[in-house]
Amino acid sequence: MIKQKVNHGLLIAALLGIVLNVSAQTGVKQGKTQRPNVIYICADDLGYGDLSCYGATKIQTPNLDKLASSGVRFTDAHATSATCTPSRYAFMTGEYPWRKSGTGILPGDAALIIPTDKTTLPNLFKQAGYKTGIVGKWHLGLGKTIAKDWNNEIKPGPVEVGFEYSFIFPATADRVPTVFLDGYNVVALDPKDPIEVNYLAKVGDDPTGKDHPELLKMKSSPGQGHNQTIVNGIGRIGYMSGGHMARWVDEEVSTTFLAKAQSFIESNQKQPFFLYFALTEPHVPRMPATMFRGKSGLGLRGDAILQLDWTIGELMKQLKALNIDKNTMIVFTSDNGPVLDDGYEDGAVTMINGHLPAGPLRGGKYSALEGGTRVPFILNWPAQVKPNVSSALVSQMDLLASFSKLINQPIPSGEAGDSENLLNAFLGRSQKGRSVFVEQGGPLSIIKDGWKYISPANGAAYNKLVGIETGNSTDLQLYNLNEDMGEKHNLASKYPEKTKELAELLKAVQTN
Ligand code: NG6
Ligand code: CA
Repeated sequence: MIKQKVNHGLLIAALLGIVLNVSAQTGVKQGKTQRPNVIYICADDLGYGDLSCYGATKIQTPNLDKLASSGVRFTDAHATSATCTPSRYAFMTGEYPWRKSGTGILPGDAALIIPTDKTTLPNLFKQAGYKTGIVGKWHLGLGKTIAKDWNNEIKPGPVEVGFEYSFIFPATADRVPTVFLDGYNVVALDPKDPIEVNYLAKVGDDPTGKDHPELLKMKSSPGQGHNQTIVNGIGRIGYMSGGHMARWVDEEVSTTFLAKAQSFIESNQKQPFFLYFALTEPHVPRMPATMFRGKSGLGLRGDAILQLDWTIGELMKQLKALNIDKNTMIVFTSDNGPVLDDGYEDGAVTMINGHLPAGPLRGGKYSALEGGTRVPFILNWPAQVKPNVSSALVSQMDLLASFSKLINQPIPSGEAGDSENLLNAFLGRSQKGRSVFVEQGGPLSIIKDGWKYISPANGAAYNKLVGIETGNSTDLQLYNLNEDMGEKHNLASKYPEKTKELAELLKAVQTN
């Protein structure tokens, strides 16, 4: 008995010692930099000129303005590409998307294009002990093949890529299947009404926009498709049958994503977490909640931007209420530049009222010009980052190598090879970004020290359907972005040596 008591006493003393020692160590750690929570927010098709903190005057985005004025606002930050799938491929993998075929805009039934055995943005955080989650638009494919059973578990997908929690829609808001996936499964699926999806031929009896335009609450634009299966009064790209209970209501998509993002944050507030919040605004179809309708005066596109801004405000409020706002880093950006008419008659063109969605930039979504890839980019981390405006050339693809440094989680050599560690630039401590960057519109462009070369390309110089200059030209193009960010003066014939140097450099990067 006595012996046991003594042993207990020793044990308690030993345990106490361990506990005290551990808390002392944590105390020391807390004195130093504590690893932040990271929320990476990517809007869909939001342009360089769409926020009031980036110069918009016809629309006000107070929440994002506040994020910008208390963080670092970047004036030369880029998506790698002028459309969604390749841009997202790049920031997920740290690799230029044009190095790999099959990274163009994916249909809604595409197979997963992100490798599951390499470093990705989410599995970097996961390996470092973070809780990882994705909420929102995916558009990087699901499953091993196009043919898949939407009524069973669908994998591989975000979970295999590194997100422990996943609440997504598969592709874009204008593509079937118009359903949410919670983990591997379609939400609210009635097994008696199974889902079938087909991008080549009609399936089931649901009306299409082509045959029944009278059923549409928003018309599709002439010549731009979006006239296949009708869901919620909107013609979509692709055919879908079944899953009627599971089909989303567009007006609720954004608030659903917000609720899911907030519950992920709430559940993981006590540990470091990484959340990729992939907003769908202001991508088509623009069908914001009623409370935002008509509020912007710029049509539904403007209203969708107000909804986006409100969403960010709600998130910021939650972080403050949970008292984790100081040590949570928010990175806000967009996957590609803006477009007004991307397939529906939603007032974006007719009610534009002088708003410039690409601000001072030429071109927009799909374009090799700066409007295609130069996007808003804000980094906010109150505990560590001072308010600043940075003109460093940075790309979303660089987040991977930079976060690797931040959380001290190495990337195996040979992986994420195009991602540069620009942590000091991202944290606003240095104005030095990349020296060389390749942009993907239609043709590839290369930027070096403020000079931009666009490789020659056939194809129309102006995309009439969407009303955007493509940047295509059979002439060589060279611009001095430091003096001419609007790419108005082609200097290729004035500086043939520079043009040649950049053309050769582009070739070298391509064959790297
Ligand atoms: C285009 C669609 C456009 C949009 C885009 C993808 C047509 C005519 N246009 O092909 O509406 O869905 O793909 O946008 O089908 S992205 O932002 O996801 O890249
Ligand atoms: Ca997009």
